Amino acid sequence: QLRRAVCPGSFDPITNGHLDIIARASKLYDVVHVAVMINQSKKGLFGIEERIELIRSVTSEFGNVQVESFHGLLVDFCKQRDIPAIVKGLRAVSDFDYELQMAQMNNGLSGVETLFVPTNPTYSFLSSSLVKEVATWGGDVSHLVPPVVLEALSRRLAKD
Ligand code: COD
Repeated sequence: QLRRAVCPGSFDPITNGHLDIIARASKLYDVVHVAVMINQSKKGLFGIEERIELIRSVTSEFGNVQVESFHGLLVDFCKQRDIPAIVKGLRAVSDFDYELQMAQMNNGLSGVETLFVPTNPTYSFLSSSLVKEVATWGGDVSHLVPPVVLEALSRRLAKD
């Protein structure tokens, strides 16, 4: 039986911090599912399909990453695909409280385990929202996102 894990998130857009966690998970598991959360109440900068395309293009080299969207509970996504583990990056203590709550809730709901991977210190301050903010005002984010994401950002921001 294949050993599966999921890396969930909004990925609006995927950053080098996300990519680092997905790459590390892909070495530990046979199949890594990247689950892009659909949040109807929060319109992102990128549409769901565009986020998925960007993630696919930067993870295709790993060979064992599957990218899909989901709505509803993460534990249901896991149940439907027989995924026993959620892999999350931990950036700082500020992430810890909320991540612990979600991990305990998800475990209580379905028995799924959450494993935390300490962020690469190069990316410990990095989030999609900071990338969007800096890029919006013309700051250089080329060291924070993969090249295809950088292109997508400049295309999108040029439109507005
Ligand atoms: N370094 C390392 N890891 C990082 C970095 C970084 N710089 N940035 C992000 N990450 C990792 C973190 O593990 C983070 O959790 C994950 O990537 C995703 O980050 P985002 O910002 O794209 O996504 P979030 O925080 O908006 O995603 C939240 C979830 C979608 C995981 C969560 O809301 C969820 O599971 N929702 C589904 C509904 C549900 O089941 N709710 C009940 C939960 S108890």
